[in-house]
Order: sequence, then C-alpha cells, then structure tokens
Amino acid sequence: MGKSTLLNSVLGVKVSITSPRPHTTRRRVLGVLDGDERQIVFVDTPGIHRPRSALGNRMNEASASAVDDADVAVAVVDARAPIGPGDRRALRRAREAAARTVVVVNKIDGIARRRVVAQLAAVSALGEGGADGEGIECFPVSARTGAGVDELVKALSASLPEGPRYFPPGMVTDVPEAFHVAELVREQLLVVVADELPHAIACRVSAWEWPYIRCEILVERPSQKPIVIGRGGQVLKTVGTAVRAQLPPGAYLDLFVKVEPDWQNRPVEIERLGY
Ligand SMILES: Nc1nc2c(ncn2[C@@H]2O[C@H](COP(=O)(O)OP(=O)(O)O)[C@@H](O)[C@H]2O)c(=O)[nH]1
Ligand SMILES: [Mg+2]
Repeated sequence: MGKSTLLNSVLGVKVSITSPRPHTTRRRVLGVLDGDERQIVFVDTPGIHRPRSALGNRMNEASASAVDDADVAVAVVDARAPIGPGDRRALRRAREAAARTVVVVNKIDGIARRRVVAQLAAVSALGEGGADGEGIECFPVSARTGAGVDELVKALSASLPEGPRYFPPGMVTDVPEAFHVAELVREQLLVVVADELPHAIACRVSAWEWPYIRCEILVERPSQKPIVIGRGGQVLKTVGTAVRAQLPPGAYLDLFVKVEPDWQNRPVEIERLGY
C-alpha cells in the first residue's frame, strides 16, 4: 500500500524499509518532521492483518495502539486496486479509534486521472452512512514521486491540536541505528530471496564497533540456510553490497546466517529482535 514509502517521502529520509511484500514493516516506526512552527510525529505501522504467528499478533497490537494514540489516523489505500475488505476493516478501525481519519489514495503515478478520480469517489462513498454522518477526507498522493505529499502534510499540520514539542531538534526517528541497519539487510534479502522465504527471515545486529558491524540473519529451518547464503555466497555478497551503499563510507558489514527454529512464535526472540 505504501505506508512506509509515504513516511520516507514525508521526511525526505529513509527511516522505514519497503518492499512489494505485504507485512514488511514489523514494528512501529516514528518519523519526526520538524518545522519552524510545529513538530509533527508520524507513526508508521505494520498494518492490521490476519495473524499467523506470535509475531503477527504483536504486529497487529503495534498497529492498533498507534491508531489509539494518534490525533489523526491516515489510512492508505492503493489507487490501482479495488477497495477490499481489508481496506474497509482498517478504515473502520481507524474511524473508531482516532479523533480524525483521513484517507490517502496512494500510487497515483502512472495511472489515468479518471482512475484516480474514480478511486477518490469510491473512498468517499465508504464514508456515507457512517455513524458520525461525516464524509471522508481524501488525498491523492504518490509516495514514490512525492506528488501530493506536501498538500497532505499541510492539511495534517493545519488540523493538529497544539501540544508540546516531544522530540529534540534533529531527531528524525526513534529507530536505533543498529535496528535500522538490520532492517536494511532484511530489505535487500526481500529483494533477492523473498519468493522462497517470504516471512521466514529476521535480522539482528549483534556487534557494532564502527566501522565493524556484524549482522545475523535468522532463518527458521536448516534447509533455508543455503538459500540465504546463495551459491558461493552470492546472495550474501549482493545483499552486503547493496546495504553498504546506504551506509556511511568505510562500513564493514559482516553477515552471518543462523537457524533459530520457529523464532516467529517465541516471544523472547521477537523481543530481542526489536519487533
Ligand atoms: N508506483 C508506486 N509504487 C509505490 C508507491 N508507494 C509505494 N510503492 C511501492 O509499493 C510497495 C509497498 O510499499 P511499502 O511502503 O513497503 O508498503 P507498506 O507495506 O504499506 O509499508 C513497494 O514496492 C513500494 O515501492 C507509489 O506511490 N507509487
Ligand atoms: Mg511498511
């Protein structure tokens, strides 16, 4: 849907990883947008889905509590796909929980204007007959190109209640650097091996003595290990190169693959991973 892409676009910095796979984001990620006048805190979430593991439950809890805490819930729907039961559920949940809900119709790049208009109308129709009798405010956006993002931020900014500046100047996210690097590794693994291992992978930085960074890649079964390593270590090489390109120059990234049976259902493991 593009929630994480949208957060990065709003901030102008990559704080949350993205991928075509659903459920890529596994924890709440804060993004702090500091203006002269006000600070806006955006909260990226995994999104609500049907959980299949302890991790899935935890991801749903993180999403639900983020909506409960928000002044405005921003529901993101895809301009290119029909609005489905999942969209409706998420929207209903947001309207119940948050003081105000707006809908972003994302991915308007590269599609005909009339399709965007039709999707905006479809979203508006969802609001009709709602218990509060109010319509739904919609914003056509491309998180990828940035089209419509300024308008969205301006509208959100204008509608937020006054409050304290929660974060110090210069703080862009609450995500620790080591977690972010582990996420960059997972993001690249999703590019290379996601077809074989959609949800089996987790990453954790286990040593950080700049410029040396050791990152462990957890898989669930021994049979998955060679897939992640690749023939002659090719997968790890490709992943390492792509991640290093996003780190400050000089970083030395050491990748290890470890079997951690059923980590997705072990609360202690989920906690240690920072999810
Ligand atoms: N064409 C296009 N693709 C987008 C846009 N926003 C996100 N995507 C792609 O949609 C996929 C899902 O994005 P992501 O931000 O990870 O979605 P999330 O799961 O909702 O956080 C990724 O492949 C993104 O590159 C957009 O505005 N236009
Ligand atoms: Mg995401």
